[in-house]
Amino acid sequence: MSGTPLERWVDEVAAITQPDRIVWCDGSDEEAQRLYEQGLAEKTFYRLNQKAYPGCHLHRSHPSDVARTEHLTFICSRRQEDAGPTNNWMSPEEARAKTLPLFRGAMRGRTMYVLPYIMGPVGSPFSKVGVEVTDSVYVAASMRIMTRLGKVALEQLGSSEDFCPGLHSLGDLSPERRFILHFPEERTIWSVGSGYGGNALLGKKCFSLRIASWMGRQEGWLAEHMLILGLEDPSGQVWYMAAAFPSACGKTNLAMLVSPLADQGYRVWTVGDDIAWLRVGPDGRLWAVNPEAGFFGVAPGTSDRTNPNMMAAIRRSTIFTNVAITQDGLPWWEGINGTGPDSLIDWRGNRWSPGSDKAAHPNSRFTVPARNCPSMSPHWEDPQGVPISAIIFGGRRARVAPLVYQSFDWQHGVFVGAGMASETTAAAIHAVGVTRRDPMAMLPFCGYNMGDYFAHWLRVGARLSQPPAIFHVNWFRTGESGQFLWPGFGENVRVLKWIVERVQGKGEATETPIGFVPTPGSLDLEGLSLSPETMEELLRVDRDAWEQELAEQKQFFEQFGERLPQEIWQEHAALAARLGAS
Ligand code: GTP
Ligand code: SPV
Ligand code: MN
Repeated sequence: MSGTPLERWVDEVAAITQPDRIVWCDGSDEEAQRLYEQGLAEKTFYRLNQKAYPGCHLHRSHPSDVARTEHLTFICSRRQEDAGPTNNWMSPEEARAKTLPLFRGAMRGRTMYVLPYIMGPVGSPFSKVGVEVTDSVYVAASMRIMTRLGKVALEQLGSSEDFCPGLHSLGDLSPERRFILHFPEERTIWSVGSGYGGNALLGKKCFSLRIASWMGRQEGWLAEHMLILGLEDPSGQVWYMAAAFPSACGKTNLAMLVSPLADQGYRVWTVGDDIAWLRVGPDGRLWAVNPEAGFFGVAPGTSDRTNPNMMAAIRRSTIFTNVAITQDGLPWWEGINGTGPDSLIDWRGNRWSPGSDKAAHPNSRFTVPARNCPSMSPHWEDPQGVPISAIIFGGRRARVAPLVYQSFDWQHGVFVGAGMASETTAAAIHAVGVTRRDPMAMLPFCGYNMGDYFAHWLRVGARLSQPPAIFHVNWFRTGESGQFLWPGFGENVRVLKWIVERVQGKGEATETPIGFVPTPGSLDLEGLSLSPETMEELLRVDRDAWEQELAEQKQFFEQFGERLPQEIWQEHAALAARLGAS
């Protein structure tokens, strides 16, 4: 056999899938134009109003293919126990036998795009190369936005075999023949039957979280479902934080918030909105890079009021998926400025009438280059990353979790992350609004046994001489009539301010059984009209609810058996003792 390892692999998958044409993507702007032209011709793309949204396109996915499908996602490690009880597992042999027939001849009559890409800043020692082969022009155009794609990646790779191969085909888009497979020992991904988001853009959840978390465990680093932001304080110092919230629970919005405390000197700089790779630096601090180059952001709820930076970012070179459009070819979704005009076309391409279903799909999204976002940090592509002062866990909890609390130390913080739960959202195909345990927001994304994952977090902490402080937040606590008690969005900067004060040993807090909660006067609420009763409810630690929480955590942790670190049980027992639970 001749050629580089990459060329040999491409030959191999072409022999299986039998495309009519093979196109190696170089990442150039001319190539982007060709991809969009091709997509327009085959009705994969529609042009949006080019005056208002230059370079922007609409894509409508198959109506049965609108979100990640966790029940069709598998970790195919050699041993089942290495995937752990929270992942679907299939043996590598079975996985190949089941899906090879689906890939055979799947690209006949079609074009196969070869997409070499880098996850991480170009030239960063932490960057990794992946190569996705796909028969979807939408995936090719999206990966150009989400990663550093083409020539730069081939240059970084050279003739090395150090890349993560990802084979993707739309197949027949049937959920019956849809599989998202990860072979962690081979660092390989096979995905068939879906063209949507995390199922199909293989650099994202498949490589940068599931495969990368496995690699990180072997190599001593962390791959996390986290945003990265910098909070600039009035002295001009920037404090970096990484925050893990489950899918569609507010990472993008927090990462680029517009601060109502700007006149005091507090503002937010964006480093990343979905994934962080974290390493222990030579200085004993934790350093983070954002492996992505774009955002795949949730459309519904995005507006000039909630997220002005994103509204500015998506005005050019953006792909909109499953949103509605107005008569003038402008994108529209629930929660965008104002009510729906009468003449909308819904996400399926049908005329929409008020009172019928939602016009945009609840998991409709935009794919936008990060450099479009006005709040990008000047350090967002720094090869060494940014130093993290605080880690923030959070979820969507109508009750139980207060607005914010701080853990006592790293080990307790790991327990806080491991004990997380959140109400499910439209980001995956399942019942929405059901509370489920979602440790560190990684339940659907950890590529190995989560018992080992908690142990890995503890080990990384032991190597940090200056560990970040660990917090938990909840923007979603509701009142009697189901309304959100906290205004959220930009106002969340008030919580970030308290967090940075705590990091500096300044902010005031009350010690409670679950951790440190702000004293009534320590959160900056100037200019907000929140009643003292509302604030009390937002910060209340409800002992009965926490006793129930303890029981549910216990049940969740038990499934890991011997693989659950003793430290997690110690923290669980300590919390029970502090709550005075029976
Ligand atoms: P993924 O991309 O799925 O990982 O999601 P994400 O965590 O980046 O979530 P995102 O910021 O896109 O927010 C998801 C939804 O929550 C959107 O509809 C937002 O408008 C809404 N949301 C975000 N932040 C807040 C908040 O502070 N309060 C309230 N009430 N809603 C919020
Ligand atoms: C998520 O579901 O957490 C996302 C969207 O960020 S997807 O890329 O589809 O996974
Ligand atoms: Mn995500």
